[in-house]
Amino acid sequence: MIYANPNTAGAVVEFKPQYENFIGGEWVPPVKGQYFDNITPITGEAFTRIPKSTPEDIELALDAAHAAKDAWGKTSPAHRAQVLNAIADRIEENLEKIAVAETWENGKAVRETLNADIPLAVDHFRYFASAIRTQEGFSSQINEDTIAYHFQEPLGVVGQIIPWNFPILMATWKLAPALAAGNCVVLKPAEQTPASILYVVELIQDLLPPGVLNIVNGFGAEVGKALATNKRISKIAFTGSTAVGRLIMQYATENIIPVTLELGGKSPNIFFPDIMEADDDFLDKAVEGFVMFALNSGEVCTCPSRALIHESIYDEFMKRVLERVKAIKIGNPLDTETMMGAQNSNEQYQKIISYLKIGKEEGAEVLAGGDVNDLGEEFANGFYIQPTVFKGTNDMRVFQEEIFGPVVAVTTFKDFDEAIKIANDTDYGLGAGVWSRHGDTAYKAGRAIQAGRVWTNTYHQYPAAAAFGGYKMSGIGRENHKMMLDSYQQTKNLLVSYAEKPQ
Ligand code: TXE
Repeated sequence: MIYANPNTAGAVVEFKPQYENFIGGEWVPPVKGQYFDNITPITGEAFTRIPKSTPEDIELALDAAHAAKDAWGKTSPAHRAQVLNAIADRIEENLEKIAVAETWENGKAVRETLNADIPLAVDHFRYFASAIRTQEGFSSQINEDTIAYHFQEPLGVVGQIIPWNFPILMATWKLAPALAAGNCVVLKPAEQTPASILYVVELIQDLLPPGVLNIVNGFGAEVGKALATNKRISKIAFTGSTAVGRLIMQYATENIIPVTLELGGKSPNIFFPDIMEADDDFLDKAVEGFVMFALNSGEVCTCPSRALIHESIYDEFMKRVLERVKAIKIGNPLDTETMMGAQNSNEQYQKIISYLKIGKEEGAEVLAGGDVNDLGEEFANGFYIQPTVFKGTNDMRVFQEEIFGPVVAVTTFKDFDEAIKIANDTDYGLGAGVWSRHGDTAYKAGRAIQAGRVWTNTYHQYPAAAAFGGYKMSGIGRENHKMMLDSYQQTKNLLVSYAEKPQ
């Protein structure tokens, strides 16, 4: 089926012509009264106006968050779990609408938002609702009369800055643990994708006390920086480019606050020779694992953008892969049959086009795609790229630099050691894939690759219970998993003497 464009006849989603910031439980116009047009990458048309906030709006949001923080921080874990579960239920009840809103905002195929992004967001809220209820403090006996009690306390007010590639899921990854741990939040969405988040906030706004969740919209250098440098936040969490991540870390040093960063990647996906001995089902699974480079139009920090294939299976395996790549159905993202939709923005589209050119100029062989995609008049102003497979060597720029598009660079290796050497020859260390039916090969490769997440005989799964984050220049700290609660809490120690006399 094809969903109607929002705000047209038969549409499941209606966006407002203009949104405001969400501060203290109210929709608040930006102090300076400025707005910018928000466009959909599907057709290139502007569909709503968004506040172009300034540092004054951040101050208002921080006022609201600080006013709310004591009461929210003192609520019981059971209460916060109830609130998070209610948010999850509300999102689930509106799943179809939210998925269409997310697709219209981001450009990704609706079958992904319906089946992955939004269900994952629901599960994530439920996971942290459960996790906070299982958290326990601990005590140490120093001696017979002296006890050290340890409590986990919220940090207070935290700042969160997110990107545009998974707007609702990235907001959820940040909000669920922060709120579960008892913090109040000021979150800045990416300027490319604010509307679907605001759409969700409208749906859930009655579930949270005023000031617990605040959303301030606008541009990074102006309002993102005003948030990240502010003395009134106790932590900054960021997902985005490595270049801005470095700035965020510098800002955090000024105020001596903890920082978590989830940054870029150039993930290797390694196919060991034994996979050709497996049955057809497994081989199909491995081919699907390769083709994951096109998931979310390639705009994923863990995109398997470097494929390393053992030289003995290269011809046979790539024959299957290229047939599968040709079968990727590219088209209207609102069509549930579409596998790959639009790139998120003109900026990102131009960046990918420039890398297609760079790859060709460096002498990489084009095995598939290599150009923009013409989907006809209706989509002439949208941002569509052909899934592209380059063959080359790991020293090329298309192997070393994050393209963030449906582009994979393929190379071969002779043996295990060479595979690991190539895999680790990168500044990044976020994700990786290993394909082998031999347990020892898979285990040793998984341990040897310098990346925070190594998928083995699978790829692009994001369960809430598995820790996610980067080695090297891909970031600091982890997201998901209950260990994430630690990133939003601080330890209070009460050291108590019960002795009646000096000791
Ligand atoms: O990222 P930015 P961009 C990579 C990807 C992409 C490239 C550029 O390679 O092509 O980065 O994307 C806010 N202080 N990733 O330019 O600028 C900004 O408003 C505070 C990988 O969109 O890092 C937005 O909300 N905030 C990544 C957020 O930072 C600032 C996902 C991300 O924007 C700021 C996105 C500043 N000085 C891009 N400058 C991933 N890890 O998944 C910008 N921002």
